[in-house]
Amino acid sequence: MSLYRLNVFSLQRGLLKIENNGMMKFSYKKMMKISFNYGLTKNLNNLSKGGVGFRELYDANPLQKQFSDILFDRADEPATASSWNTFDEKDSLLEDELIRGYYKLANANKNTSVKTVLDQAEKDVKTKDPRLVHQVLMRFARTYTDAKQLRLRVPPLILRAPKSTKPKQRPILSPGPMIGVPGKTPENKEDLLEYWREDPNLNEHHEKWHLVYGKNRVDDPNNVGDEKKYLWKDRQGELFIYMHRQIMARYFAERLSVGLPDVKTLDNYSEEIPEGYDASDVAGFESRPAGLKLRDIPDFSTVQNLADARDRLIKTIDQGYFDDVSNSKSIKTEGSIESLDLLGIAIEAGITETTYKNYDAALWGTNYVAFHNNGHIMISLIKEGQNRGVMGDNKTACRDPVFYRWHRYVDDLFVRYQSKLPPNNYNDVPEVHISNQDVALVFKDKIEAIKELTKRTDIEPKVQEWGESHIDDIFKHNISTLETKLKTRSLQLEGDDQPTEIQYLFPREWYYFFRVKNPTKKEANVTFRVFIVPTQFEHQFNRYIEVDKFQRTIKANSETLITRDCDRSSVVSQPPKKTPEELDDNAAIDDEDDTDEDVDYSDYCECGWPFHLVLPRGNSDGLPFKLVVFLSSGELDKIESVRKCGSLSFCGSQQLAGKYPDSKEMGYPFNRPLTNGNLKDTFGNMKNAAIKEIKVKFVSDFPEFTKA
Ligand SMILES: [Cu+2]
Repeated sequence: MSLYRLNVFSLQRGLLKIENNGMMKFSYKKMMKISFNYGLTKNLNNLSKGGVGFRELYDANPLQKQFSDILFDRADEPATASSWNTFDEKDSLLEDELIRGYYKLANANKNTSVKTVLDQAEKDVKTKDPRLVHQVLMRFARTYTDAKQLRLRVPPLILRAPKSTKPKQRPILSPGPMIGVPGKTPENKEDLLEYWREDPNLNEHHEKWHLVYGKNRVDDPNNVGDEKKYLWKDRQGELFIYMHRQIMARYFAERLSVGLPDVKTLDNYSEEIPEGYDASDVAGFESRPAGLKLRDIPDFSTVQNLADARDRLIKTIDQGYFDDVSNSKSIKTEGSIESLDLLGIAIEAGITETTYKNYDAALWGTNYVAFHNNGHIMISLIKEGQNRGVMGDNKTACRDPVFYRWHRYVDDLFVRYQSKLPPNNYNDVPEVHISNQDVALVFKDKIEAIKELTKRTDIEPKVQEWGESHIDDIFKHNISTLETKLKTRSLQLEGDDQPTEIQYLFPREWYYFFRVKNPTKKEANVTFRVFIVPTQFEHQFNRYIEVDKFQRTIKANSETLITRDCDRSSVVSQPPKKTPEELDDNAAIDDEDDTDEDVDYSDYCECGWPFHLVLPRGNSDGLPFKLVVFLSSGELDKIESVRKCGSLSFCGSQQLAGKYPDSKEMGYPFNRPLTNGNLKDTFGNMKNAAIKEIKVKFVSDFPEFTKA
């Protein structure tokens, strides 16, 4: 640790002591001011923007320590069938009640707001259900202004609940086509995807999304309990569908990569589920034995109720309006973003009277029950006499293969709806041109000009310069094969004798180069929308994987070379985590550009897809994919161009009730079936779209650009 760092920490400790005496509030902004006199601004700025790892903050900041310790307390404790459950409507009311209590407590103790709530939570976690207290405390830290200013960090999932997060400790099967190879095919073929389903960062992404976007309605911390002042998460229902659709699209591609058959939808509730899930290594959760059927759960719900909910959703989609509100224009299912959103809400968590009111419905009918949530609960309690399985918790659900069978059904419902809607009308696309030959990919390690560089602010202009001076070469000799490999990292967890081995997929980093022509006399603001799809699935619009979305300006009457780093991806949690240390810690926010933009650090920043899984694995022959680039009008789309933390596409707005940063439907232009189910028929004749054939190859090794 450098002397500067030590100085920063002693300064911070001093301030905290003052705060604890109740004389002064601890805030980074105040620290910045004070530190100026000590000539420490730059270092402190790094600290405040997150340039320090979680463990260091934990040791240096007593409030961070107290906050973390509450989240550590009882985190791996076994769940019983009746433990607090995020999927349960009744439990969700308990959550609302507790967070209102914390907001009120904080509001009543303005000078020591966070400390007072932490002291209360410290007691609560011992006496109440720890799951409930953890959930509420994490939400409090993200939503309450004083807490946000403290930039308290939720400890990484692997440290918070290590025993229910660490992947199974058994060797992952070797590369190559694995199905049917003697000695290489596991007893349970589904195990082939353990490296993906059990990835701690993937599970944390899912957990964090549900924390940040879990509810469509939240309390305003300043107007607690006032029904008229509820805040509504913009397009939460639509994003629920889209975020899970993207997990599914990636899972479909991953299965294809290892040679597994497609995901079978879970629509027949009287059929046995042949593939089980062994949770003997997952602390706190029960295994789900193979060959069980859904059953009625006493005091909760019945299989018939689930089937009724399913049939009612189908009826709603097919008839074109929500039940009992056929007179209300606002919630007909006619394809407005509002109706997409409402259908997403109905599928995920059900529609209640408050939601109807928000949508200004003229008439409120009967509740839609929480179809998706109830499915999670019923699957997690599938074995009579057993406690909860991993499907009953957002931080573990993605580990079980049945998660994807359930979510395939959820997504198919939305596909059914989107297939009924009028096709996109592309009258509003900008007059800029990109052809199939104008898309190139270059591995970063092949770009000599940036070999010795490590800072993004140094690399980006160099790549642009290099690209412009090699433009003909790039488009003539560019690669069409991307690469992935498996890596292993080792992590010593507290209380374990052996270090935990985590095997994880990693991509060979690359740069995109796009050559875009603007033949008009006006400068054009353009949104680049980049997707990949396994060629085998290219006719299915819901299987396109978003890999990037960003805006650039194209000068009038020009041909412009656009460069883009793969790690800036709109789906990836920014800043990207790459080294083993980063993967098991919170992300450090880039502080290289000196903008004044204030980032409210919170677990919001940890929301987003993990960078290391940005590509599906592919196979050793090179799995064929199509890469599609679609240019839309930046003036109309209104997306953000720079995102310092979180993910543009999955985490929405940092403000509780802020607008989702894209005015197009999520997934656009893959939000509707393709013309004749054919990619070429849909975009082949459009001057603002390009299709490039690529392969994703799984290899044993490649040179890495980012040095650990
Ligand atoms: Cu989910």
